[in-house]
Amino acid sequence: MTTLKDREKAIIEAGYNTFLLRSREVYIDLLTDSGTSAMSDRQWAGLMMGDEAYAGSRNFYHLEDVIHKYYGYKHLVPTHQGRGAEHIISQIMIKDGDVVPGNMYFTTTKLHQEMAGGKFIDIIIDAAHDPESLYPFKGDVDLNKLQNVIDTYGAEKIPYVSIATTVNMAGGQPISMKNLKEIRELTDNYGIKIIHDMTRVAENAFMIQQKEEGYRDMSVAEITRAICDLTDGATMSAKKDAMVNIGGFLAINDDDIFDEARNMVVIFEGLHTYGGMAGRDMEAMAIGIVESVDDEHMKARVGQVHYLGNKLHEAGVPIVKPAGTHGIFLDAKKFLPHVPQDSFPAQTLAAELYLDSGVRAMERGVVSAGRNKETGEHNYPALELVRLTIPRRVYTQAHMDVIAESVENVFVNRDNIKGLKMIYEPKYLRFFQARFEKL
Ligand code: P70
Repeated sequence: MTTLKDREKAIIEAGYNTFLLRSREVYIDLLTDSGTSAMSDRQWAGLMMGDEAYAGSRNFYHLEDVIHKYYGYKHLVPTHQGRGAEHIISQIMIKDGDVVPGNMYFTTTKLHQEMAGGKFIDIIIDAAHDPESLYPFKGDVDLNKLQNVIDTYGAEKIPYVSIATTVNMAGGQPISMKNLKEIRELTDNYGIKIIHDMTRVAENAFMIQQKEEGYRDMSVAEITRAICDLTDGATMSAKKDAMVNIGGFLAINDDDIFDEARNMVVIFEGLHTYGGMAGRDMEAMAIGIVESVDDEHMKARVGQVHYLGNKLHEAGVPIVKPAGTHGIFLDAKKFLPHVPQDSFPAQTLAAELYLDSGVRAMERGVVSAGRNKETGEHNYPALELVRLTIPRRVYTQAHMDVIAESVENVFVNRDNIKGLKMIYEPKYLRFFQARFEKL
């Protein structure tokens, strides 16, 4: 625990950017659920079974078997984490002038698509941009928007449709099976592939089980597999669902794309049977994937997130509704209506929450959205959010109570909060390293 005086010093040194705090300065760390979950006894035991042969590690073949069984994809290319896989698939599939439609952007995914010469086009339903909409599947694609992109640019300009399960930037919102089936039908008519960002696929499957008609009797594992079967390949950050500290992969059904990816991975990540991971990391991941699709685990994991969401909702704090799966997202526009978006309300709110209690959250608003590639202006997203991200199997319900109390405390004192000014801005993914000063 820290004192207010400690925290005042720390946040100034961090330039009001929670990414720049040291973890020892943090009491409850809700920056991310990425690589921060607790590994199980079995995963830790798996670390001891690491086969650190340079080539052909037995852990790689175990991982490959698990991915075949639970996700169904034909080929596996291991990478050090999700963005390693995004880099490879973007470079292989996207050409200059292509467009990539997707269910809302994700920061690293979009940047890799742009660096490969593509332009990302958001085709998510309008409800996803509205924090108050109670539609249960705000990760759904608007099929008219997709059809429009196809009609405007032509199918040959669309290397793939980029589908995330769940949609992080929308508040961890799931996509429905019905919608995914419709996307498959439409893309099949034009021979367009679907590449799946499956970072939180098991959480998405759980929401389908709970909320979509006809899936109550299917297990999370069965629904997860059914989702993957509707797509042609996937990028995975195993640091989330699969509960490892580091790791990821690209999975693909097409033999030619696999061939290219396997060739490329040796340039950027490592040999095609480890891709930047140690053997032990692959073992822990293989075990974590099996644990991630356990129904009871998912019930506890998402249940804890919803416990926090209900508390905040009952206290009248503006949050994205309905609650998603990996965290609760505060609506900074409604929380701090007097702070204009170019004074970074979400960045401000994350800093204030840290000052109040040492709880570290993450900005997901105008800072994360970066600048328009052509005009150089800030992108002003409809959603200006602070993410309270819950690591898996780490915190107790009592921690959730402390978090809720602190958010409520900041909410009561919100009128005294002023915005920020950016004083240092990196060129890429600026939210990680940008620095601010109080206005
Ligand atoms: C987070 C993390 C990572 C992520 C993701 C989705 C839906 C791909 C990735 C990349 C870490 C993060 C990343 C960028 C900005 C802030 C935080 N999300 N797709 O906290 O995977 O990190 O393994 O390269 O959520 O949400 P990786």
